[in-house]
Amino acid sequence: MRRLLLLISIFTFTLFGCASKKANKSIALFIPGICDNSPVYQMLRDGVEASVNEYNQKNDVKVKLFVMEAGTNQAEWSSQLTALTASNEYDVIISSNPSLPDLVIPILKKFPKQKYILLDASAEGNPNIYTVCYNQYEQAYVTGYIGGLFSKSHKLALIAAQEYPVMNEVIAPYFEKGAKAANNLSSVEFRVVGNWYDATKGAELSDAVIKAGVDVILPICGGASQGVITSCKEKGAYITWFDDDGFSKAPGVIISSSTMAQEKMSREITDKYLNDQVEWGKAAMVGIKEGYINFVQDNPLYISTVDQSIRDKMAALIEDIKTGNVTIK
Ligand code: RBF
Repeated sequence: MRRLLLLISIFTFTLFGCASKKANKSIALFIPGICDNSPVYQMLRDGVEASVNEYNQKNDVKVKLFVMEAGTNQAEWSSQLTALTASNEYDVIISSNPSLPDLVIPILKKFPKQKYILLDASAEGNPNIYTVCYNQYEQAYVTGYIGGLFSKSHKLALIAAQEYPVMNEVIAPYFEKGAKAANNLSSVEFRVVGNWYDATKGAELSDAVIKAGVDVILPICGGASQGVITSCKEKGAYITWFDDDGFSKAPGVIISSSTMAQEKMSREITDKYLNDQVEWGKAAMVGIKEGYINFVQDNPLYISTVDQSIRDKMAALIEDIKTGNVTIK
């Protein structure tokens, strides 16, 4: 009798255990850095949270969301991700940046059940990973194009936080390509801060290139961009902004914003996950045509800062990319 009771209780526990595990989905959001001053991460967080909140309002069985800001010490990310995975608490781990596939693929060898959704990254064919990357060939090219049209000295600069394959092989070369297509006299200086937070270093690098004649700068350096903004304001140079709509950060100084729809994408992919619709193993790429890269043209600060003749050329370029008349990559 005792044995029978024990068997029944084990059976019931197993049944309930499985049922509750299945019904209560839990998500970990791993921010590889900090949200503050990094629009890609803030948009990621906003999108995932919006999806989970909406789901929880509509459903009795609630989804659990744990957000982990991993901080700026990249050497710790792998062990932090391993610990998150090993906890076995989360059905999926969502994150964003191009370095993540190389971090999670070795972890999967030990923990082959974990699922990962990685945005702003690319890895095809692994049944545990789904990736979406934005067409940064287009994003960088249109940014360079307006920089090339706008610059009076024909000297531009890209101030990057660090070097990484997408920076070296996509963003920097296509920013330069765009600038040269707009005006073949254009040249681009490349400078590296060394981290994603040092605004003082950002300002120093910016001051130095402006002194050498640069009048348009693209900062891709997280919190260090704040220093570039201060420098450009003081020295009368201009900024092409990347990732979100940055016009209000420095009216009259920011001449463009080439955005990625990371909030929309992260909301949509979390919705898909919660409805069991993720196409695991796939690597998507989305750009201007698909509506996930946008060159902001309707912000009044764009209209008041940039001459009509340049805005007309930009409108024509964006339209050509949309219709397929022009292919960047
Ligand atoms: N972008 C940010 O805005 N903030 C960051 O802290 C940040 N950290 C990154 C760390 C690594 C290792 C890599 C490869 C990229 C990082 N990015 C960061 C860049 C981001 O993925 C993207 O390339 C840029 O935001 C341009 O769209």
